[in-house]
Amino acid sequence: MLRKNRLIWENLYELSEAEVVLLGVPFDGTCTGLPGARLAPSRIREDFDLFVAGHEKGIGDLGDVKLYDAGDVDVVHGSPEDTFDRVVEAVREIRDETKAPIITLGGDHSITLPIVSALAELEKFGYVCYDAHLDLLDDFNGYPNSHTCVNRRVMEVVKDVEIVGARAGSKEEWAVAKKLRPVKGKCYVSIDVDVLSAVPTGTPVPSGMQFRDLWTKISKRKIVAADIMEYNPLVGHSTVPAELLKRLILKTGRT
Ligand SMILES: [Mn+2]
Repeated sequence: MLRKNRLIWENLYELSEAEVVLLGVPFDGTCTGLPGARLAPSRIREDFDLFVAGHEKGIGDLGDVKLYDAGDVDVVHGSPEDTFDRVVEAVREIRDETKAPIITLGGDHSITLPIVSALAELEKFGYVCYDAHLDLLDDFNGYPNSHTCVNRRVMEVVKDVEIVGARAGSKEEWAVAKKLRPVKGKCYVSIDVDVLSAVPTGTPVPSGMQFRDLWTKISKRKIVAADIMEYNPLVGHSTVPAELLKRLILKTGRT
């Protein structure tokens, strides 16, 4: 089910030895804005290799973390549900071998649901989402698995949900958001890069957060797994998603 042809580097360790596992999901079939996030997993790996690896002085050393890149899930373009099944299968395959934190590169935000669902079968954690959008719609034109509904769906599998950085949402969504409370303790961290200012994405919203402020918030979390979603290389180029990946590897590899 996993493709092995898109890796940051050749894997130096077995999956069972990994301290951090990387997984790509190149799927953007539910994006309501500009498509192109399917290209992000390979672009983030390229940027990671070209621009950010080797520049980690002062925040740790990637050489000290046993990283295993599991490649990309072989997605089904045109079918989010079949893609979700394959993502669940990929996460289970990884969890059969290791309990190491999994960092997923999307893809549109709908992909967070199958990852969180598969992990929630095995352990208890809260869910913290950094996102310009609330993504709390119950359905989008009748469709429940759109990326605009992802946090609403996650609420059905994880009890404690927190959304940080949101500045776009409908009346219905803000009513749901009012009931959410800050997550304490272990959490899954989902980063929709549109929470930030000036990172190319398919559904941009003005007045984004600065990278430094976002990282200050994330660095305080106790992270069991994470994802980086909605970077759209067709809209433009930014090394910020690769920098986020590096920091997540260093942070989760140590905890
Ligand atoms: Mn968003």
